[in-house]
Amino acid sequence: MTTAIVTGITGQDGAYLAELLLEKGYTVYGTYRRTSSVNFWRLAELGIEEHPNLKLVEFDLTDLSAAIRLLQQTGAKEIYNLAAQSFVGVSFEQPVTTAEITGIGPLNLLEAIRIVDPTVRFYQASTSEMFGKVQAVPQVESTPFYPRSPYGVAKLYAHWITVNYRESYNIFGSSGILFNHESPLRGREFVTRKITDAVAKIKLGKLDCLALGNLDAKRDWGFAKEYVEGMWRMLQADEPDTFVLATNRTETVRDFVEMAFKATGVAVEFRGKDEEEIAIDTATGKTVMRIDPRFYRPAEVELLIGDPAYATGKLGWKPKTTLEELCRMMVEADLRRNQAGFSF
Ligand code: NDP
Ligand code: GDR
Repeated sequence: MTTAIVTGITGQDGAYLAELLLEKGYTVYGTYRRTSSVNFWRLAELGIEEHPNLKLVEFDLTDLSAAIRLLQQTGAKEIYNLAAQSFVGVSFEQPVTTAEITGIGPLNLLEAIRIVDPTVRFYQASTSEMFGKVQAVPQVESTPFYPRSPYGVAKLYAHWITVNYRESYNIFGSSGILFNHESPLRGREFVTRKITDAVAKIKLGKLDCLALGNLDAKRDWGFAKEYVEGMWRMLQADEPDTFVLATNRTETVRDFVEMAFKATGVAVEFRGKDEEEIAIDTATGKTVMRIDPRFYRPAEVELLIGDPAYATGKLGWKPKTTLEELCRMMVEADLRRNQAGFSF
């Protein structure tokens, strides 16, 4: 039975990955931060919070000595580093914290591997945000990076330090450059879940209007549950490497708004431009979406679209769920939750 550490167990990907590893018979040490009110709602939704092979341990990614002890005490053979300050918007407000957690945090784990057991396999959660102001379309493993946020810059450091430990110390460190992946377990600060939650509330008469920032940003959105399977495959490969996981389809935030309303049977029409743009419910004439410039970012990533052909060839990984199916799944989950008074 393999033992794995999953950092960031309270997050979207941590929950899905823990579920997958438990199904495969792993013992999983899931790490969470000590806070005044730790939240395991995702693990509870997946029904794995009480699983006998899931051990929840306190750990902060910024603490090297804790990383060393974590490895010594668990004897883990695989580490999936999913922990990060992962919200791009916040990284502009908290650039130093973001650098410490998202950039240097993975280095603590790599150092722990180097010191305690260099045979441990390491997955680093890299991101399409590293492409930022994109230099080629679609983006692949060899596309030059040009990050556009403190988050993207921090992730780029973590990506290269993973490559560097692979080349310097022969550590099995793989980096997954994952494009946006969403699910009903997505945090509500991210745009897809913010939209599906608001659309559900509007449908149920609990909210009048959704406020958003840049509607023109284009993203390559896939289903998170499929992406964590790709992470696992990366650590089962013969060699450590860097892989893009994406769907090779891109849509605007505006498209996603339209799709989410459509999933509740509401047709919307967009009127106006820039900060004046609104969406109208064509049946009632009510404004159901408006722009709030507070959600604009100091620098934006305008267009992301990734080609996962390398991962398909080497790992047999392919996305399956369409964006329409994903959006519907999220809207339906948020309708159920809002009806039940759920608040995460
Ligand atoms: P989430 O924001 O849902 O989860 C992030 C996790 O990191 C949470 O469990 C959080 O804990 C934990 N964390 C934050 N700071 C620390 C710290 N100092 N020490 C220990 N744990 C910490 O992210 P996702 O699940 O969506 O993403 C997983 C990873 O993949 C992240 O690294 C993200 O940057 C990256 N990524 C995500 C993509 C996506 O589209 N989802 C795409 C590409 C990369 P807490 O609950 O206490 O805040
Ligand atoms: P992103 O995701 O920045 O791509 O990072 P997010 O959903 O936050 O933004 C996507 C795009 O939507 C635009 N947008 C808004 N975003 C938010 N959050 N709220 C709004 O109101 C809003 N209005 C418009 C944004 O400007 C942006 O262009 C996610 C995170 O999961 C990262 O951790 C991960 O690395 C990348 O995806 C890949």
